Amino acid sequence: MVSVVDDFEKYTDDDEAGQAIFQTWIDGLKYGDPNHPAGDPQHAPYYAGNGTGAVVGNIPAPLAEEQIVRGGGRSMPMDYSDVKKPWYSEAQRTWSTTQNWTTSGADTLTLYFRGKADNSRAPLYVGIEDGAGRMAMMVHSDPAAVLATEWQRWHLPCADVRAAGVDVGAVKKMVMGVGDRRNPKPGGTGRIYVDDIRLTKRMP
Ligand SMILES: [Ca+2]
Repeated sequence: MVSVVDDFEKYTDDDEAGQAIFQTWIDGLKYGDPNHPAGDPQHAPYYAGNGTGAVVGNIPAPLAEEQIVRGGGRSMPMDYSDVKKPWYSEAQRTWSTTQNWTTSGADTLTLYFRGKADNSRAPLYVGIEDGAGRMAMMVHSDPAAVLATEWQRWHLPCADVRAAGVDVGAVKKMVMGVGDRRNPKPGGTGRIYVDDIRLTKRMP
């Protein structure tokens, strides 16, 4: 391992402190500022969701998953619903400053995911966007990936991101998604878990 992108260990149930998992991994739901006085929804700062069918976090708490984890004590649960437009579901993390993913010779983005046996079948994808707004979209080769009931390791070569014209030395946003993002069509629902997103060095 070269470095951790996100292992989901740092999230808590304290949304007033900005530590809730859905405050970093934005989903389809908008949410209000918990520090704003109640009763003034018109003027309360609201954070727009990304408009997709994703819902990050458990209700009720703990918001981050603590039972189904691959490493440490927490993972990211994401419900997806591709029943309504835009027919895909994604959680996105945006960094305030661009991230250099080439440090220390990293050549691969590695993550772990699993789903549930009763999930609706849908493509699983990862999107990597750079500071110039170019996005590389990588779809898992197994169309039934989201049905896996054991943790699956997924290696995403940085070379593939680069080949899509994206600057791996200036990553601004990462997306975890379920659905056919390029050619959206009505789908089903389900839940995935993501853990241990890391930069690794696989080639000698
Ligand atoms: Ca973890």
